[in-house]
Amino acid sequence: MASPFFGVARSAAVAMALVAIGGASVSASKLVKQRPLDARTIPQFVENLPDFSVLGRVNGDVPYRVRFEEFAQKILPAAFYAKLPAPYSAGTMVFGYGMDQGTKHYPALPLRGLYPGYTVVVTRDHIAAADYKNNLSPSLARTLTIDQSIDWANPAHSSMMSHGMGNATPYLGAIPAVTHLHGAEDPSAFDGGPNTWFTPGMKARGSGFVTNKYAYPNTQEPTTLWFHDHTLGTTRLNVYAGLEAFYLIRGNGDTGVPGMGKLPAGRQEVELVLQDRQFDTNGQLLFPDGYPSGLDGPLQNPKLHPYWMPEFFGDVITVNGKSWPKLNVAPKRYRFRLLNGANVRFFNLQFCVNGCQTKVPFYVIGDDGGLLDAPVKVKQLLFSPGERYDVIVDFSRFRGKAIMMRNDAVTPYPSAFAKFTPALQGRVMRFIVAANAVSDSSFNPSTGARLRGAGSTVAPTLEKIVALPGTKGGLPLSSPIADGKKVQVYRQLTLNPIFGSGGCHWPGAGNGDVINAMLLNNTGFKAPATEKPRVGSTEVWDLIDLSNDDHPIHLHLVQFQIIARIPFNLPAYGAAYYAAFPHDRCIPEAGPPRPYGVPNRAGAVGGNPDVTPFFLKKTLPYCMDDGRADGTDGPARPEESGWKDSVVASCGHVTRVVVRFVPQDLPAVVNGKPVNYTGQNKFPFDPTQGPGYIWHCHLIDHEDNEMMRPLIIVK
Ligand SMILES: [Cu+2]
Repeated sequence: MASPFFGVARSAAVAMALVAIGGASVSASKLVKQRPLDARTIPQFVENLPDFSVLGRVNGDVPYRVRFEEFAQKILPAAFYAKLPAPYSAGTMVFGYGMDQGTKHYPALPLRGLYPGYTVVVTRDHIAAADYKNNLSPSLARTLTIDQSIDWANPAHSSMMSHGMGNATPYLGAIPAVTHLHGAEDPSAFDGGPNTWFTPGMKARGSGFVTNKYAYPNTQEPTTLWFHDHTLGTTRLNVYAGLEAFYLIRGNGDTGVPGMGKLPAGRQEVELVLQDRQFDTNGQLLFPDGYPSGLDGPLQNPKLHPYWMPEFFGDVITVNGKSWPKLNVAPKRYRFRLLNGANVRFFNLQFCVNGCQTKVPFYVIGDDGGLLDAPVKVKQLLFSPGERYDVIVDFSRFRGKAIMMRNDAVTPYPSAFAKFTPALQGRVMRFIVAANAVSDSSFNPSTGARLRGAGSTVAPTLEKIVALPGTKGGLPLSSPIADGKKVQVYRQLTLNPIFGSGGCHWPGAGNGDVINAMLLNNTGFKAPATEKPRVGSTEVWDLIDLSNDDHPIHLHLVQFQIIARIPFNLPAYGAAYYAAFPHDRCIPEAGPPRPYGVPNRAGAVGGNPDVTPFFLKKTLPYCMDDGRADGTDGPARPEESGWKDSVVASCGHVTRVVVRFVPQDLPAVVNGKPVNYTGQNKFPFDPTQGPGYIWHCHLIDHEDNEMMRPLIIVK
């Protein structure tokens, strides 16, 4: 029997034919001529980091309003804009958030907004009431061209096709937007999913729209969240334009108040969002959209797509919306809330002294969903779009010195083919350490002191999920799950590159075989939901990467745990995968080869042949030839062993995570037995109601072209 989604109409993104692209123009936009700015001409480390420990933060315990605004902001050094004529002299046109609370405005009037927006700080178990308003104007869409040939919000109901080809007409109507609070345990009506967008004045709204007034419960553990745009098919542009901000949950002993043995706070607690951007010679954002241009050279697939670009890479690194900034620091311990807010770029961070002859060790104290049990000492930190890491850097030994935050992650990751210039993308920001000695009584991670559990003042020990509840003996999660016993739910799901030739796994059919969409389980976003976990249940997901990229996979609503990344034989599994389709050939976007709900030999649903016989002891060298020295092979790295809402599904691997559809810190084990909550709703809201959730790749360009699926919680 064919897959239930066999024969689902393919999107224009997959089915479309060539749209003629004009000759040798250097324009990056269909409407505005842009010449790429040579990033080597931008002075580095000359302006200060926009620092929210100084600028201030919004108290989310009191109702607040968020406006989506368009305005000019100086991302590059001010001296650059001073040489430009009006209107460019005012800065780079961006989108950003302006916030209001009572009579206060963030930023203060007459500034309309800031990119990134002001950080919102809330207290655990206090409801945060956020009222979102869309004031965006379509003018930025003239340079950040909206692609109407991919499935998108489409408020004007334009056709995806035009004259039998993808509709390549740039869209200049009202801009749809919606805000997702990334990592939040929240009702789906307030989750800001891709179909809940709205245009200015609410003239048009997505099919899932419920309200623009959200109430976040904040019942989860204190941690670093962020909110950002999530509009269907234009997330990559709205986030690139600047719609993002931090959201910190405080509570337990993590108060944000400085004190003896407390986590660094006050001026010693700083948010850092890392991004890459590209500019034109007028200092305006450049996003290649179909004409040969810029850092990436010609688009990789102009014959198959008018201008959706599979992966954007910029040559300018920004932190908190400022290119290569500097930060003056005291010789003390600093807590940095790190966020990778890039579209696609991975960062592998190091703190370097003397041209990196000395690498400063630092400590990871938390990841996406909260604190780790104990600090993890590292010399480098790999992190992907959407992920957060909470780190402590001790500057006390470096009085009077300059420390560089450096990056050496290739792009795409790990299959480097985009240009990487160490003096550009290899540099992030500079810290200048004051020379005077000062005392510091903050929490010292080098003493081995714990962050959670006995002896700590912060939180109880992390609930580590190591066995599947409801199985005989509580099956361990680290070995192949199947042993003939009934597991709760085990899914094996594929990550598919869709090639122009019709191929569904890497490698393609040759150099000219381009990728024109990315899919989860070979299924488009609009196909009926297949991931429908029962509330309260525990599931194991094996993410089978059939591409040559790493993909950060993000689930809404829940925090999960990473078990391991298991090497597998992709070419051999690919052959078995194809053989399982009718006519021995993958049918792009037609779903998995077999019926989704029928368990395979391993007992896994998902409609795919069992991948466990293809597990290997060692990584094949086809996507990274050093055996994954970056740590994305084998068990979860110590620094990613806490609560996660995004996981790097790594090339050449099956990435295994365990997900519970319960509030994150419910006990996993009671009296030595894993607890089974299946069918019990432990959330303070009903996650089975409303427009539902999603799971997707957080390479934003992938997410915008179908690498996203519904996640529907059922009773
Ligand atoms: Cu992806």
